[in-house]
Amino acid sequence: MTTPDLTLTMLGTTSSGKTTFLLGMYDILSTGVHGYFTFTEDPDQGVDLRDAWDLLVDEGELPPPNVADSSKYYRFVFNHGFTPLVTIDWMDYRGGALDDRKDSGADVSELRTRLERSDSIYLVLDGGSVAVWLDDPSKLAVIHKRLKVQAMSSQVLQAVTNRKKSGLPNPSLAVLITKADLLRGPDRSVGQALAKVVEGLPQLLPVVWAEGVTTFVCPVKVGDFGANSTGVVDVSTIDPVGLHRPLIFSLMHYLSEGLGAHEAQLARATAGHSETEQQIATLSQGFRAYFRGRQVIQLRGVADSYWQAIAAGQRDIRSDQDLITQLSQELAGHPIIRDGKLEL
Ligand SMILES: Nc1nc2c(ncn2[C@@H]2O[C@H](COP(=O)(O)OP(=O)(O)OP(=O)(O)O)[C@@H](O)[C@H]2O)c(=O)[nH]1
Ligand SMILES: [Mg+2]
Repeated sequence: MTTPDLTLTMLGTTSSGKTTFLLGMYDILSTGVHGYFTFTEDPDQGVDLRDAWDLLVDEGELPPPNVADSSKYYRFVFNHGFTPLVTIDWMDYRGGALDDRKDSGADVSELRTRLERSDSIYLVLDGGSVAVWLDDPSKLAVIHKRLKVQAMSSQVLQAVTNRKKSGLPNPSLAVLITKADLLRGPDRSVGQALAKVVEGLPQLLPVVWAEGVTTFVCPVKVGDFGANSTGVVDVSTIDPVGLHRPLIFSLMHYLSEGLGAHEAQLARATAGHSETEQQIATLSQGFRAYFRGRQVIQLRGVADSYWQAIAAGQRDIRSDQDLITQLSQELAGHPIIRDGKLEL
């Protein structure tokens, strides 16, 4: 089985926590979680990511904000044990590129074209802003502006439309509520806050309720840094939560979408096999059968290759199904919205 290549893109405002999430996610997945591992194709990139994470864990130093036109690109390999499942193409850029004009920097067009080839798009909602809306739902319009919901939605709609024109399937979406420590309120736990967010998502981020998309909702946290952490945090507050899940979801969605195509391929091979067997049976009947030996041998070869394709297809489908079941265990209890309906 060849390893699929996934392109993932995060959409989120400046300071919404994209880079910190990436560092924490890489730390967890490069150590390994429940048998899943990630490493960078270029080992030097792994060293850079680890150095930046070590700086946070040892000195409390947060990563600096990304600046225009110095986006960083990473290629990750995502394994289950020693089996590579997928390679991942990732871009870490400044959140400002989300709604800037094209002439403000090359990263703006880069982001737009990249979205069209993204298999999965992460919509990043800063937990601090989400908490303000939970405290006072009448502030919805202000929070939409702060989270740049309009810009995110337009980018998603544009990407989906252009992918459709190229015959590509819809990307999966994940709503990442970063800084989940800030969701907690005087009379609500993080879990209760999340339930409220999911209930209010049709108002907060209507695009995820659109027909034809599947969205995973996931709170993530790197640490309990409070609301106004600046460059340096107390290292004892580092407490990563949920950072591996969005990637697991993207892969699971990609594999589930691929199952349909595998099944169609299998059905074609099965039909081809039975048609060839029928031709062989017809050729092998009656007196003239003795003169058709060479044709029958040729057709036997065709039937055998169909047979091999069937066996390989069945194996691929079985292993994908097993993997999807395993991956789904990692996401248990997290809300998924499919075609505008909430599934838990
Ligand atoms: N409370 C809390 N704050 C966080 C957490 N993760 C990140 N932050 C804060 O958010 C700030 C911005 O995080 P970044 O990861 O740099 O944000 P970004 O989205 O990459 O920003 P740009 O590069 O400017 O687009 C950090 O400096 C921290 O102060 C978290 O888990 N909890
Ligand atoms: Mg950043």
